Amino acid sequence: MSKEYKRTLITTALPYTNGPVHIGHLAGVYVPADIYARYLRLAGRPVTLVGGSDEHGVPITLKARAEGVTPQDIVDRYHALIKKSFEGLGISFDVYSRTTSDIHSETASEFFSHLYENGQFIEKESMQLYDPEAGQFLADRYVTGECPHCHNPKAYGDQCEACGTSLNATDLINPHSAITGSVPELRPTRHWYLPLDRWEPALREWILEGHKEWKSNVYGQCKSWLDMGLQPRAVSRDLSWGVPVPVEGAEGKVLYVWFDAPIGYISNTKELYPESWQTWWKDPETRIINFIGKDNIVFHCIVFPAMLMAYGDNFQLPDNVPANEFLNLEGDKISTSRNWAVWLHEYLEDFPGKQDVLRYVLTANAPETKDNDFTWRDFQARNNNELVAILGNFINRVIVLTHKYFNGIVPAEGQLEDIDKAIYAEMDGLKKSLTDNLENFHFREALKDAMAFARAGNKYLQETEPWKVWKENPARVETVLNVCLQVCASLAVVMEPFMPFMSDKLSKILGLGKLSWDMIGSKPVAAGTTIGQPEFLFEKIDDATIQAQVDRLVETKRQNDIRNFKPAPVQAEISIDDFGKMDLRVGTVISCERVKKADKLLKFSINDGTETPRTIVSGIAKHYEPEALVGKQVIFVANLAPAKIRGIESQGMILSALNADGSLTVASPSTEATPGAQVK
Ligand code: B3M
Ligand code: ZN
Repeated sequence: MSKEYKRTLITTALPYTNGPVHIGHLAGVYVPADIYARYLRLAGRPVTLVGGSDEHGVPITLKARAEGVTPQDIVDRYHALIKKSFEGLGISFDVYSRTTSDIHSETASEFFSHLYENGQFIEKESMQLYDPEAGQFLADRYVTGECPHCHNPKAYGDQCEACGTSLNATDLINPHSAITGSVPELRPTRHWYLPLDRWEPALREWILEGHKEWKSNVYGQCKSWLDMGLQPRAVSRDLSWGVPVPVEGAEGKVLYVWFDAPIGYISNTKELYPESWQTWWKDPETRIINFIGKDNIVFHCIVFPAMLMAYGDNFQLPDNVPANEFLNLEGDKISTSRNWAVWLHEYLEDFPGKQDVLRYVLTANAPETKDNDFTWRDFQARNNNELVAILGNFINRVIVLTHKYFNGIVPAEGQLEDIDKAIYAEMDGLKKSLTDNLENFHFREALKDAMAFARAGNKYLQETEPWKVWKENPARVETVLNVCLQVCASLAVVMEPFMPFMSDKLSKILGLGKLSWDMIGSKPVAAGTTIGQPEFLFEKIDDATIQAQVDRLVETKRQNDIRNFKPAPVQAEISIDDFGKMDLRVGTVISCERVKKADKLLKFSINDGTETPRTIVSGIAKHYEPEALVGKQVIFVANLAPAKIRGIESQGMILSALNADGSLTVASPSTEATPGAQVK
């Protein structure tokens, strides 16, 4: 930060209300923004944390269409769910509103009109994709097709999620309507364009010269956009859901969702501070920080700033845009449509009282510089080995010992020994590093610093051994526990941004009152006061709980595999004579056993209607327990040339189907058939 600001306005990307929020959203945007806001509040610096739902745009109308309900139904449902679950996780928004509010449509309309009246748009007619069957133009996600850059066949009309390029619908190769599946035609339509090229020199100067301190992923993306050269961008769409274009003759046209959504930051601030909102947007003493995911960089660093510059009137540009990379789940990209996610509202139901654990794990593993992976095993390990074993353990021991030796009354500090002075010095150093990391949005490192207070505390307890000293030198124990209680107080403060729930419990036990950043490394716990009873701040999470979550994901994967199954292409045609050569029969399994040292093979003995049982070796051991097949009927090829498999002569082949989810079904007659009967 180059200068001292009077206040900080923190914005968080407005989630689309076409589904609930998941851990990817949390790790990328909301948890880091909340950490930063909480830190600034503790440091006594004025801050406003703005959030809200993005309720326009094609993701919403597509979802409504898929469910046969109205877009309003969809946004009402998910706005309520998202708002409630953010509260549940302790995301401390000063305002969480929505872009379907009146104040937002007024603000967005006024913004557009102001630009329109000041000649900031170009109006032009162009050919756009139109679905004659649905009777509408196909903007953005209403079309899918092949990405002209990476050739992903499922790119959207506004963006290719595979390579991240932002697209125009007309760029797509082989476009198809997402509504009817039909091939769209081109029809002329008029739209308003923001000439980004006009702002290119100003943007270059502002970002490339003025913000070299931005994260390299953010700066790099901006630079490559600017180096490619900016083009005018359409800011209206032919749709019925959205803020109507406030120009005469623009019936049936709405503001492009990426035009109205960032204005949502302004309208939400207005809703919160009807009188003073302008101070938060137009005073150069305000520092604006946008927390977003990496897919939103261009809109926050190029498009919205160009809109603000075009508006003028002293609107301030963001001072930083600490965009994160993506979080994956168990090695796979998180996806709402594939239901591959850990949903916040479900987590809160499944893990009541454990909000801090999720906040901790998402921060410890935050995708700050590269994509990262969330796994349930890591979640369990971090809870059990770090939160319980290090942090919870230290605090618990200190509180228990204070009750045991001093009836819960804080003992006075006596003469400080070197080891006592050393832990205070260590806390000073940690506070510096922690503060520095928070100021620079290095939240993973900051969390490590915060945990280092607990590690230092454990080490101090281990070395001072009050339980051994007590008999001979109780006065020394007074000092030691006083020091430990002060470390606990520091922990209540340093953990507050990361884990506000445990911090709140701990500060109540210690009777700290209102926390502040100055308390770190100082001695806010007064001798003679009585502390509360110990309570478990964290508890172990067992294997069964984790397995239940893993099982749920396995089931999701299975469902997805079934949904996405594409039958293999049919093989070359054969004649009836060809078919007639194949002798298929029913047989009953007399016995079945595993073939030694061959983990894929089962050896069958089959009653094929003749005197001598037939032996068949089949590679299905991974899918069936041999005992389960005894007595079952199977269908087999009876006239296949015998083959030696692992020294066993196999006299035929058992038929089976390989399913979408990788499981196998052995073909069997649907009712009891006579062994040896031919299948035709
Ligand atoms: N709703 C896109 C997203 O959820 C969009 C963000 C708007 S921020 C103004 O990724
Ligand atoms: Zn692509």
